[in-house]
Amino acid sequence: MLASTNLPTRILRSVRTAAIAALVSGAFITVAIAEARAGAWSVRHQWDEAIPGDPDGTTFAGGYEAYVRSVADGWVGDRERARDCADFSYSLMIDYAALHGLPVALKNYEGGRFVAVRSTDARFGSKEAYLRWALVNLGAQNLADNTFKIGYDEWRWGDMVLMDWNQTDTPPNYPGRTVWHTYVVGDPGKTAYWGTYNRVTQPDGSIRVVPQPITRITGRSVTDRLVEHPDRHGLAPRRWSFMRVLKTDPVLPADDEIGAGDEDEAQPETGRFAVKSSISAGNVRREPRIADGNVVGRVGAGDELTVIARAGRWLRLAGEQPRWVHDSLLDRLPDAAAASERAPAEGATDRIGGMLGSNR
Ligand SMILES: [Ca+2]
Repeated sequence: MLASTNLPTRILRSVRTAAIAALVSGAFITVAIAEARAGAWSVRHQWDEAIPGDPDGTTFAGGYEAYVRSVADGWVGDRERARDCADFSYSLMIDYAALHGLPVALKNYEGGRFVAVRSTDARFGSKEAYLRWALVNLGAQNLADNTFKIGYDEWRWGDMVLMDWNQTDTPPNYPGRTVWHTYVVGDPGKTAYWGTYNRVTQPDGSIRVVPQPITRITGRSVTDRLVEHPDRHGLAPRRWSFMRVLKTDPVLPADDEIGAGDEDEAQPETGRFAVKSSISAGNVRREPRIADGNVVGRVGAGDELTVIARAGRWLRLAGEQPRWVHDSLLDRLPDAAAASERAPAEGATDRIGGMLGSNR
């Protein structure tokens, strides 16, 4: 074991079993070190890193869409992989992260505060262990804490629409208890996936929650619930918080197609805008055109900006100094009065209810 004494304690703990097995079997200690990993799986890539060899600069975050598209139907009706609604979302994401060696940190409300529970935590010795932790401890309310709001023009396979059914009188309603629900987005606006559970009363009177196989819904069922129902959390689809960067470069037309705006011809245009979630880094420029040396700042996915004028395709940001951003990077936000999203869900507000299935 001398060869491994320089390893960090955390890795040593998880390598111990493999090392002992290697020693017993007479194999070299290097075998054990190669199998060492801190936590549920070894981290080989990052979410915002381009998938090696991908010509479009698709990141591992961006690749999640194709993954969900390829596996979702395989879950439908599979009794061996029954999941309730939020658990389907956790299962898909954790499978994908483990497959590609991506780190996961899930925010959870523990002991009176939010903590990040990481896949790299040494207490998780396998993917199954981390998945089990997530399925037991987290529900749909926790998805609200671990996702961000996106627009319907950008939703994609693997995104979610969360329902908080008691927000409005529109059915369904569950008097006296908070009930959340999760839909996993399939083909946007056309298909979606969800799981549920049955509450089975046991002979001793206790209630056992039994997850059911995943179901696919289509057509009006999708639009009625995922697009129009007033009980949607935030009235918008949501995406995992660590999947902000879908491509490594901003999606922009070629420089010579962007064209220049004329400051002197700028027209007043006011509103709030948000940088598209697909944009990792967009330039803010001193003039409404691409020119060397006129970059004065950067914006990234989700940044909210106040606009005061437009010159061609360029929008001027509020402030004394001229700062311009190309409009292809931005989505207009609804008026403030209409956009008052509720405060983020407190994951632990209904912990006991969660155990009974209301935080699903
Ligand atoms: Ca309702």
